[in-house]
Amino acid sequence: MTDGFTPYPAEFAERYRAAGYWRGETFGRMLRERAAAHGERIAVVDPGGHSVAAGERRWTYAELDRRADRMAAGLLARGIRAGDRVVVQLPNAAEFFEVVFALFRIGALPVFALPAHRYAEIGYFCSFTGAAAYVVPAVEGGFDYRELASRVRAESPGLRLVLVAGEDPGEHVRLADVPCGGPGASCGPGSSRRPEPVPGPEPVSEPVPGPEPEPGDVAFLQLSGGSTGVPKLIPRTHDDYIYSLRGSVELCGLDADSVYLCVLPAAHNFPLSSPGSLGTLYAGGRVVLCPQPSPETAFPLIEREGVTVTGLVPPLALLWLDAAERGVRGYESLEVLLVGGAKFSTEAARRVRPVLGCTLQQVFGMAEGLVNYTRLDDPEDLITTTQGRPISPDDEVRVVDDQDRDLPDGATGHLLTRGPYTIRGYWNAPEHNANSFTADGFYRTGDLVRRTPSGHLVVEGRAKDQINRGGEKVAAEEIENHLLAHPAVHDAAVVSMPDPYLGERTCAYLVLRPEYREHPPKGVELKRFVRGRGLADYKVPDRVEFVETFPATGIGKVSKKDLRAAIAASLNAS
Ligand code: AMP
Ligand code: DBH
Repeated sequence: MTDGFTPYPAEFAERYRAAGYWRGETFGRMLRERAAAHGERIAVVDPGGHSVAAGERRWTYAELDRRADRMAAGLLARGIRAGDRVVVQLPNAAEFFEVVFALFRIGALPVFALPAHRYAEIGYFCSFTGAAAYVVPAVEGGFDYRELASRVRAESPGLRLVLVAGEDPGEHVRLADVPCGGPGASCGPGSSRRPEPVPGPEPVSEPVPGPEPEPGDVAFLQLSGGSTGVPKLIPRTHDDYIYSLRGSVELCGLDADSVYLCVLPAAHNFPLSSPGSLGTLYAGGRVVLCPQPSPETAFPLIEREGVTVTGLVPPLALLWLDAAERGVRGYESLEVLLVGGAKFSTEAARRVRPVLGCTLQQVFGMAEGLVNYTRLDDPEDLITTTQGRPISPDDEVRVVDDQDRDLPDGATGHLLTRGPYTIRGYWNAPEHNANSFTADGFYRTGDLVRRTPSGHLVVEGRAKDQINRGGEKVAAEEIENHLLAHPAVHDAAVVSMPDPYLGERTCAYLVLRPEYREHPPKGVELKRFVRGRGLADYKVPDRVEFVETFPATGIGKVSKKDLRAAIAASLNAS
């Protein structure tokens, strides 16, 4: 299964194996081994309170393993095969793990969509990947995913199956009707193998037909925040991702007694792997799913479940700090708070230990690979002022100038990286790969960093055309394209503007067509227009400004630097 995948060159793969980074593990076998070693321990706690299930579920490792097998058998019976792509868009519900481990076992590739994605994103993922199936909740957060699925399905000829987690699947198939092979269950329609219900005690596991995925195979497609017109997909292998989990588990101090609270959307790379829910399962610990990130929901859950570690983006960390200072309690069992996804200010970082009584661990990672952590025993000064250093001794990090020449420590430049868990290319994107990777395989992160003598990285800015809205990445070009579809818009430039809470928000500068200049459309109308094109809400511009022309750079390109300065100055003045 190497379609669209840029393999690691053989000499690197050999080196990573020889160094013991790639150990030939797969996700399917990892879960099987944990279930064999401590099957009766709790793997996943889902408190319910979402549309997938109202009540609480507590699944042991044995149960998760069994469920993954039955789900895998049911998916096979419905025609899902090794190599098929399956877009998974679920809230933080236990079924997320049941589905993704089933897909891992079959060798089908989950495509990790976020709950916020809408028609524009999902339609693209389904058509670009030629997805065979799409997994959704029924109605969540007031949005009907079944309708979205119907619309996408009508336009994606390859999409054969829509699975709905929850009670009312509409015209689609109930996810709960898919599992088969266990007692009392039968395989769904279209099944070529329809096993009779087996009487007697439950089998420990059901065999999954077909060749098992290989450790070097692509396990799933993760999403890039991106900086281009359409999102790029990131193929990660079992071997490389599991190495990043093992490294993260060690650096974050996780073991079988750790309890990880999954606050951010489970499919995002940070809560999935840094160390995240998959790292926690790798360590044999317990994952507690948080249906909502507010302190009012999270703190009581932390208290009840004895949560020891969690990960937050900076705006949420600020919210939690403020709540704790107001006297909201329940967080006391927390030992480690990871903060990442966007730059955490030193000022806020310094509050973590005195206010929450736990160790802050900054994490600067990317779905493409490289993850940096401050170490738990780093001096407080490094913990609060840096974004950490790489997981692996074999993570190669270069800080370079505009001509790719290496810069000395302390100088700010472009971060390039290559290593045992960083991709060598986006999935099926040869043109992008030529820009995003150097000839010798370094990934151009688009981040501007400086390196301290201790080897820690400090994120100083960004060269990529992206807005980091409190950890949610917005590719300027993608939004500009949607704005350009409006009849009044002649040209569009989307830039970041400073925001005390999110760090950055988006501002769309627009040049109108002459016939619209006298009676320009209202800002809200343009926002509504963009939203109406079926875009995730966080990508709708926060502010719209009209100008007659854009400032230009020396060679005549739109100067986004000047636009950013202009909006920052006008915010300052008001
Ligand atoms: P993505 O490529 O979508 O996975 O997003 C990864 C990007 O998020 C990085 O390249 C950085 O731009 C940003 N990022 C992640 N963590 C941090 C952090 N701790 N500080 C600053 N930026 C971060
Ligand atoms: O922002 C990210 O993508 C990110 C942040 C922290 C990430 O992918 C990660 C840790 O693994």
